[in-house]
Amino acid sequence: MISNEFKILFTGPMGAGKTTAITQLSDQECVSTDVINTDLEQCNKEMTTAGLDYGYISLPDGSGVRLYGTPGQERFQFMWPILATNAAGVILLLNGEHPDLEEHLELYTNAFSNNGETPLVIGIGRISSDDFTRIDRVTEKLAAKHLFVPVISVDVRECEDVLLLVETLLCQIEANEMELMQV
Ligand SMILES: Nc1nc2c(ncn2[C@@H]2O[C@H](COP(=O)(O)OP(=O)(O)O)[C@@H](O)[C@H]2O)c(=O)[nH]1
Ligand SMILES: [Mg+2]
Repeated sequence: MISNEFKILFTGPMGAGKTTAITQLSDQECVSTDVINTDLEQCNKEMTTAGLDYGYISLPDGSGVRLYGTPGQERFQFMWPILATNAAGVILLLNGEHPDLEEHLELYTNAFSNNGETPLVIGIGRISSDDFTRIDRVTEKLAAKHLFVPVISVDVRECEDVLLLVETLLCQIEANEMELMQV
């Protein structure tokens, strides 16, 4: 079984929906460090997360999940390995409409997948649920890197979609732990 309290990390480029997803899930007041966005070229939105997002879900069995979100702006990349430390798994959110979708995929999987060892789930937003071309392209790119991870079309403004990402990740984490026990 998964230990009493563990940590899930949300990552992905600016505007992918990390703050929205963590706010949806959290049952305590979220800590968000959103400030006025000065990097409008990267993403045209008013606010961006300067530090990190933090939320917490308490589970009925008394355990809890700590939710962290990486800061969006690239100059904060130095925080990535610090935030990834001790994470049970990572949810990578991508903006399916963004012209740099594949570059984002490459950058974030290189930084967070730990060559397939870290449980990972990818949520792609802003695509219609019957548009499989982008999902297929992402899955092919991942397979070429020997990464076989679930890729799900999501709208993080919908709580159910965020829960699906978390549940899928929990399955990945448990499968990983069982694999480790068999070695
Ligand atoms: N239309 C649409 N908007 C989305 C979707 N996902 C996120 N958003 C919006 O995108 C904006 C940026 O999200 P935010 O959580 O701040 O992204 P972050 O930079 O990753 O923390 C928010 O206003 C969300 O409501 C989606 O699938 N469709
Ligand atoms: Mg944010």
